[in-house]
Amino acid sequence: MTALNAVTDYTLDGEVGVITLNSPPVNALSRPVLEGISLGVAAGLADDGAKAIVLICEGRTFIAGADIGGLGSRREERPIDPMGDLERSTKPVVAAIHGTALGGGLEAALCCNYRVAVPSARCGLPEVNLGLLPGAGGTQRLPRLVGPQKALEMMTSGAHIPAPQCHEMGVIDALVEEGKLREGAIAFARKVLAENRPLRKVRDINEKVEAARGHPEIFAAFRKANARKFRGFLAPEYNIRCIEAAVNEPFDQGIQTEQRLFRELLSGEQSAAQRYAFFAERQANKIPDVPDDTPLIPVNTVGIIGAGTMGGGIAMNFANAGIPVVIVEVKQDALDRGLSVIRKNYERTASRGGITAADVEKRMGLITGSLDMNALATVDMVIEAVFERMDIKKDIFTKLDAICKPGAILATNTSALNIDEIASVTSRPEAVIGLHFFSPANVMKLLEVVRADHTSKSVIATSMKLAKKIGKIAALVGVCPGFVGNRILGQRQREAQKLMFEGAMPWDIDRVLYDFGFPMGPFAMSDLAGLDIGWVKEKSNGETIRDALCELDRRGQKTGAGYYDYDENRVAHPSPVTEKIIQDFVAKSGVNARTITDAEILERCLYPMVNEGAKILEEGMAIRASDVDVIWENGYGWPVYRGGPMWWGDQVGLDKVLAGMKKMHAEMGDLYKPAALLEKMVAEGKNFTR
Ligand code: 3H9
Repeated sequence: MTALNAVTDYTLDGEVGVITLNSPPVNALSRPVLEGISLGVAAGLADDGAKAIVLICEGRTFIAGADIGGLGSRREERPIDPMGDLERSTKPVVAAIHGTALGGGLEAALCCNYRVAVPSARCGLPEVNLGLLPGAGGTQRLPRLVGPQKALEMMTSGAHIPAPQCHEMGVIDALVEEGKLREGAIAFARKVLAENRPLRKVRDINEKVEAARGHPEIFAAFRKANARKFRGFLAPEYNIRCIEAAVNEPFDQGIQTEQRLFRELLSGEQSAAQRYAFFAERQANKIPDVPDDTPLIPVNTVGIIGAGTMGGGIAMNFANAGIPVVIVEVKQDALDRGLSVIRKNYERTASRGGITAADVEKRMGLITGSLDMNALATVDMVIEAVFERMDIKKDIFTKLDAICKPGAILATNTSALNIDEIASVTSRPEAVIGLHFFSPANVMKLLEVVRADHTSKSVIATSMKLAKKIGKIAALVGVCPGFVGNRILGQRQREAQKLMFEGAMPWDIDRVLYDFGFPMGPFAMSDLAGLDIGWVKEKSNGETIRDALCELDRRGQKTGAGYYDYDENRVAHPSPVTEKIIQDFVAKSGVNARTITDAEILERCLYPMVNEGAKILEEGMAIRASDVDVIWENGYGWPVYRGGPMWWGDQVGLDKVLAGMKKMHAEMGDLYKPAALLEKMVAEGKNFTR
């Protein structure tokens, strides 16, 4: 074996030269890895004993893409062309894939003549999720292998496609036995030699792209079908344009188009925000005082208290991950209803092709119901998801303390109550933690893990790990009203309401926030959720706009009217009725309604959020500014291409945000007091996120 550089070995195995890359954690295409590929190909070509070459990786995965942290940084280095070296090789090159071949990793593999993979491997071009497009020829090579339609789907979703499916699509030439990748790849290379197969290059395969030439409707239909999903994002459109180039331009010209568009995205604000978000999510898993080697508590069974919407959704997460769950309810009919909702959810997913009918049964088989809390005696973790009332929660935790085995984690899904107070009724507050799921809990990615005063490090470490296992993105927060997400939301909600009393209409406010990139504005959201949540007819006295609307039976989308009027297709229209109600309220309050600009609406809604984020950091309720951003992107629809409130504040300029807060403070009082941390950052010329 010859070491070619710090991350690359070359060895001859029979008549096959094997290049092995080893650059943990994911063999990303750093400069040494890129150089290693070039050196490896050169070694294989120079080795008279080698008739073919295999490119393989050590560790958990094949190349998982370019080194994201290094993207966009300018270096004055000697240009190298490892992709070209692979493609120009005069001896057949076989990529041997395990783990994931992603982005630049798959692009390197597409420059090889053949690709083999173990069945557990996955391939994808996920650059779109970083606000980018594949910039190493992938946009021109993938459509040549799989055709434009599949390339559109793969590149605009960024999906990691299982190897068997890649095999069917033609991305992978052969599957080899799990655990025997090296032997399998070498055997494949020998077969290529024995059969004297030509040096097939993906760039020369033109049938599928030629077949699509002169059919712009393929792209028009794709754009139309996905317009909603892609709204606001630049990268999906740029990926589509590259595939159009693959269809309409010769290969080398297509590569130039790709390069031009790649550079444009790379230097843009969206990709910077999306790359920041990638690392922010990973950073959120790191808790400074909870080291990596903190002992974990094995969680093999979970109990959920409450079979309502929240409890059911939470249970599904665990069943999906193969962890048995017991759901405890007080009444049989509530339990039956809860279980049947879960089944219906699974069946709906199956009917859309997301899972198989067998999966439905398997998952349902992992969920059992009980009316007896003693069923929780043996579980490793309990998550309480009942009505938000302190007395009820305290009663449940007192019982859990008596029933659950020593070492079990006792979690509450509360979104509002003080977890220290809940923990205080137990003899083991170190076992108590908040797991704040977001509704619908089986869909929403975010999990706020709430650390109470006495929560043990093992319980925290286990909860963070478990979150990843069940497909959640977790951030650790402290106990304070609303925790991090809802506390910041409170600021935006308050401003939306106040703006209405100053002359802005709900649809103006919603439009500004929608155009900013939120999936919907606060008033459309209220209409969707139902204006009557928490509203009691008998007690309603027309004191608020919400009261007035509900009293007219305008209780939201479900009644065909709320803040908005809804037509038969549930399309929202500004409502003259609502407008009149608001105008009457404003007139009664003696305020002179004024014209409020879109820019003011945005600043009024968002600056206080940044300010609250600063207060949260000041109080230590979030570990770092990027955790606040992770929460807002994954739980509240903050557009990822705008990085989250703290990143956004930095982009706007913290001095500008501070000036805005000072103005609001002077005009409207202490609710708007600038956070001391914000003042400090500005004084020191610092940013939250960089
Ligand atoms: C690209 O390829 C552009 C090209 O088209 C053009 C070139 C000219 N770079 O996620 P994990 C780190 S763009 C740097 O926790 P998992 C990650 O930060 C790239 N670092 O593990 C973490 O570090 P730490 C296209 C990377 O098992 C550690 O590895 N590729 C990269 O849950 C473990 O990561 C992608 O977008 C990277 N490319 O998931 C793939 N990848 O331990 C991005 C990972 O210090 N990566 N790290 O926190 C992934 O999707 C997942 O990391 C992967 C593993 C599925 C690979």
